Amino acid sequence: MPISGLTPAIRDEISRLGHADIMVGIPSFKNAATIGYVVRASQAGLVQYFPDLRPVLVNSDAGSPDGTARVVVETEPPDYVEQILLVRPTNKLSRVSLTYPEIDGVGGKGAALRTIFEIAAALEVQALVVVDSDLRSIIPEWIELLAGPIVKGGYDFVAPLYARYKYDGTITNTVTYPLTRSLYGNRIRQPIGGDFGVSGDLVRHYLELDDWTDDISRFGIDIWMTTSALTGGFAVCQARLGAKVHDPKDPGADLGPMFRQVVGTILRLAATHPDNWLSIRGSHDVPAYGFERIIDPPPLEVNTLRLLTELHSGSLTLADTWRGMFAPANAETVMVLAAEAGQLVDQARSRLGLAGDGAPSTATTLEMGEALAAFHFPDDLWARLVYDLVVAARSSTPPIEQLVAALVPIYFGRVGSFVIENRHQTTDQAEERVERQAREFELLKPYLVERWQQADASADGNNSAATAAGREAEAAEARR
Ligand SMILES: Nc1nc2c(ncn2[C@@H]2O[C@H](COP(=O)(O)OP(=O)(O)OP(=O)(O)O)[C@@H](O)[C@H]2O)c(=O)[nH]1
Ligand SMILES: [Mg+2]
Repeated sequence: MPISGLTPAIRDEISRLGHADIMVGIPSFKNAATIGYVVRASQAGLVQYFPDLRPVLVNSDAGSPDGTARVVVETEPPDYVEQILLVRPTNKLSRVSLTYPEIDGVGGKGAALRTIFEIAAALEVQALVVVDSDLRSIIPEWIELLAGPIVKGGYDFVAPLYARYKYDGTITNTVTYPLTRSLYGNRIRQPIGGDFGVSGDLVRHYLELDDWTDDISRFGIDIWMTTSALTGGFAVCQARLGAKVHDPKDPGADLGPMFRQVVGTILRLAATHPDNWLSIRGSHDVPAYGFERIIDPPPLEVNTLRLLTELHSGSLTLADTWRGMFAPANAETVMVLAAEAGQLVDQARSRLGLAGDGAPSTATTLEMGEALAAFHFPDDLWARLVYDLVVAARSSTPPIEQLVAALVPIYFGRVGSFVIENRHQTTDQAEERVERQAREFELLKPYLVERWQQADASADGNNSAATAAGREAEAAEARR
C-alpha cells in the first residue's frame, strides 16, 4: 500500500494495529471543545452496531494547540461504552490520535483525510466512516447508517442526507448540489456534507488517483471524494442522518476561502472529465437509507447587508475580470445587479439607522431582509455564470484560482438574494427553492454543452491553424 508519505509514528501505529474491518476517521483542527462527544458517539456506534467486526477509531489532527488530541486520548474509553450499552463486542476497539503530515507543505482537512485513507488501506478495512469533529448532532446510529450500506448493501460511497437550517450549507445549495446533479446526473443532496461512508475498494481508488492539489488537501476534499466516486463508476447512496448541527458559519464572514477551494476543485474535475458529463441530460434519484426524521435544525443569522456590499464592491475592482470570464450578456447583467445592490445597501443602511460600511450590524437577518426586499438574483443567471466558469476552467489562463476568487462576490450576492427571498419561508419551502434552482441548472445544461463544444471547435481550429503555420514555416525553411 502507498504509505510512503506517512511519518514513522504513523507507520508504527499501523504495525501495532495490524488489521481492522471497520474504521472511523475524524479529521480535526482546534476542536477540543467538541471532539470528545464525537469520539464517544463513534465508539458507541462501532460497539453497538458492529460488535463482530474488528473496529478502530483514528483521529487525524493538525497538531492543534488547544489540546484536541489529548481530549481524544483522555475521553471515556470503549469500556465505558460497553458498560452503558450492555454490549460485549467480540473485538476490542482500538483508539488512536495522531498528527498527520502535510502534503507538499499544505495542511488541511484533505491532508488529514489522506492519512486516514492510507491507514484504512494499510489495515485493509472493509468500510471507512469519516465524521467531522465539530458535530453536535452525531449519535451512535450515524455509524451504522454510514457503514451499513457498505457492509450490508454492497455500496462504495454513502453521502449524508440531513436537515440543515435554511441558511446553512450555502456552498452546497448554490454550487455543489445543483452542479453535481446537472453534470453527472445524480441527485446527491449533500455532496460536501463532511460525513461519509467509503468502501475499502474506493479508499484504494482514492489513493491510486494520487490527486493532491492544494485545494484538495484543504476543503476541496469533500467534493473530490464525491466526484471521484461518480466518475470512477462506484455505487453511491445516501443515508438519512437527521439534522446537522455543528459550529455554524456566516457565509459572508467565514466561507470565502472554503468556497474557493471547493469550487476550484469541482471546476477542475469538470474540466478534466467531460466524457463523464457531456452526454448526460436530466438526473435521477440516488437511493436513501435510514428511517425518516423530523427535526428542526437551529436557526442561523446571516448578514445580508454585508453580502450585498461585497457584490457591489467586487464590481468596482473586478469588472474587467468578469467581462473576460463570462459571456458578454451575463457579465453585463451582473454589473447591473451589483449596481442595484450598492444602491439598496445605502438605502437600507439609512432606513435601519446603521453607520457606514465597516460598522458592525446590529440589525437581524429579518430586518435586513425587509430593508433589502427589492433585491433579486435570478436562478437562470446564476446557472449561466457557473456554466461560463466551467468552460473558462478548461484553459490554464487565467488560472482557475483567479476565476473562482472573482466569483466569490457574486456568490455572496446570490446567497444574499436567497436569504432575503426566504426570510419568511419555512426550511421546507426554502428547500423547494433549492430544488427549483437545481432544475434550472438541468434545463440550461444544453447551454453549457453548446459553449463547451464551441470551445472544443475553436481549440481544434487553433490547433489546425498552428499545424498549418508550422507546415508553412517548415516549407519556408526548406526553400531557404
Ligand atoms: N486535520 C484538519 N482538519 C481540519 C482542518 N480544517 C478543518 N478540519 C476539519 O474538517 C471538519 C470540517 O471543518 P469545518 O470547519 O467544520 O467545515 P464544514 O463544517 O465542512 O463547513 P460548513 O458546513 O461550511 O460549516 C472538522 O472536523 C474540522 O476539524 C485542518 O486544517 N486540518
Ligand atoms: Mg462544520
